[in-house]
Amino acid sequence: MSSEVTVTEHLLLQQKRAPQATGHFTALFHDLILCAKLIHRSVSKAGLVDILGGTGEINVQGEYVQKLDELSNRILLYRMERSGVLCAMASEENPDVVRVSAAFPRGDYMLIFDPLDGSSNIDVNIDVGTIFSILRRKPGKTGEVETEELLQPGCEQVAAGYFLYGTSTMLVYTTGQGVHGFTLDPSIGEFLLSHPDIRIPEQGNIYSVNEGNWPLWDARARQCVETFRNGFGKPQGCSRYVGALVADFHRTLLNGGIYMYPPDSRIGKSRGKLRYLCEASPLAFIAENAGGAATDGTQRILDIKPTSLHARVPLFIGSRKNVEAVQRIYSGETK
Ligand code: AHM
Ligand code: MG
Repeated sequence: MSSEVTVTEHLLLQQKRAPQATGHFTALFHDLILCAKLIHRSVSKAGLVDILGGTGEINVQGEYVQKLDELSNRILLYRMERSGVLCAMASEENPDVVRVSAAFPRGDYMLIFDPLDGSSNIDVNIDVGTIFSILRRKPGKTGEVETEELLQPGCEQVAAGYFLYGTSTMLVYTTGQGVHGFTLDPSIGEFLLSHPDIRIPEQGNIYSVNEGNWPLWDARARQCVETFRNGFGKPQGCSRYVGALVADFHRTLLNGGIYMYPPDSRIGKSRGKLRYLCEASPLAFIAENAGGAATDGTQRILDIKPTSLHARVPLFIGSRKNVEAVQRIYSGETK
């Protein structure tokens, strides 16, 4: 008998520790994993079938929609609406809240996702991912879900995670009790526990940022990048940038260091490129649960209350000491 632990076993074990558990959360995860397997199947065929390139559409974010973005979004919306445990969803690709139709059983969970993060990498066969955040409807709320109900600060997340479609396909998730990583064994179609209780190194010299944006940054953003470029405790810094948040974050989680998307003059002074609900908040929940940290420069990401579904924030995320260095620069403590 193999002693490998499947993701379902792992979830059931975690749920056993919660005496009030109804099984709804495990059911939600089960369907989410099925969606990820379907997306993985499509992503791994990219180049063989006609799913590369754009749809010709521009999404709510003003970005070109890739065919695989749209396909991944459709898979998630279709399957998750039928999970029986959700009342609403929000996707990077949809302008408004997607409410679960009355034709299906509903529960009190709400799911937010970026169906295919880093999708501009697809055409060149580089890693992409799906990021998700699970919220719960507040007790006493009934009827149609209002947009405001999804605008929760990250610290209220029930769970968050991502699927990384890379050299192997991985699931990394947290329910606030450690961060755990699973690798898809394609021969049996199961995610097996490969990275139990991930801890991010407390300091690292790898920095991940789009340095082409240097002319658009203010003095503080430049100072952050310079600090890490100069080594941050090591003789020199090491730069790595895939340009897909899930991939860059995953490396940062395992090897330490920092990922940065500072505000820039193109996006607006205090805003970032990355979306709070489907990117910054879930990854910050993972980072903190692995011993790391995440800030927008002045505020802990998990304390921010988003003002809209597609609100964007600056993001500095990774090893605790690296993120603290950013906070010192933004507070003016480090000149
Ligand atoms: P996407 O969700 O539309 O793919 O956009 C988000 C992506 C992140 O994955 C990545 O970290 C960032 O945008 C890269 O931006 P840039 O090309 O400006 O460096
Ligand atoms: Mg994204």
